[in-house]
Amino acid sequence: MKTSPGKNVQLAGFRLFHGLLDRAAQEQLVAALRSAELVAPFFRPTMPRTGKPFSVAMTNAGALGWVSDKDGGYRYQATHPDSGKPWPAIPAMVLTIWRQVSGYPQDPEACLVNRYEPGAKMGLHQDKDEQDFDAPVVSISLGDTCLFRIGGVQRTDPTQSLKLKSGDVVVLGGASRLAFHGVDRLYPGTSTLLNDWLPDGGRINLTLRRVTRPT
Ligand code: MD3
Ligand code: FE
Repeated sequence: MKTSPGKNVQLAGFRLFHGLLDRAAQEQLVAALRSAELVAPFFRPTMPRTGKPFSVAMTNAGALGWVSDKDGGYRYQATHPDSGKPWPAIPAMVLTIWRQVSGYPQDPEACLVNRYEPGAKMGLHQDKDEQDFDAPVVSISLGDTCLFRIGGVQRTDPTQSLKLKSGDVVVLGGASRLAFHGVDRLYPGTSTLLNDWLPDGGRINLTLRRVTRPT
């Protein structure tokens, strides 16, 4: 079964906070990310083994950042793959959002920033590169609306599609933490938020995660 966009996802631990960030908060977050980009420029990860580039460009904030390349594969590391510099701090307002919605006592270690330009997408995958699956994943969407897809813990489980809009926040906890998910497409021209930053349009997604096992 593949339901139409907008149908409510009924997966244990999945919560969508539609429009949690108002326009002013979204603009404040964009300003913080543009400062972070000066320290940690977007890079284009490549697939393990094949070296095929992702269509999504990425950067990170926090103690640990997610990176991928042909030889090293998917991993977290404390430094930018090109400059070798530490990642910038996670913006204060991002930590505030995590504390509001995650229900988790510790702050995130990783804030992956995904940049989708027109035509970019992300295939169906699980987030399994972390040592700790007890903590939820929190996602913040900015800019153009996308069509997001989420299934179950097996790749062949039925999927549901929903639109994620600028200012939406999703919490993936419990069983949904290991659900297959991906981004099928963007809807160009659906937001003006990123007009000065991405002149061709696009979407920015922040994914907040715990990485290490609690001690
Ligand atoms: C569902 N990013 O970076 S965020 C990723 O919109 C990633 O950029 C997508 O998937 C994006 O790994 C989706 C929403 C999200 C994040 C993590 C999840 C959904 C998830 C983990 C489990 C299930
Ligand atoms: Fe993911």
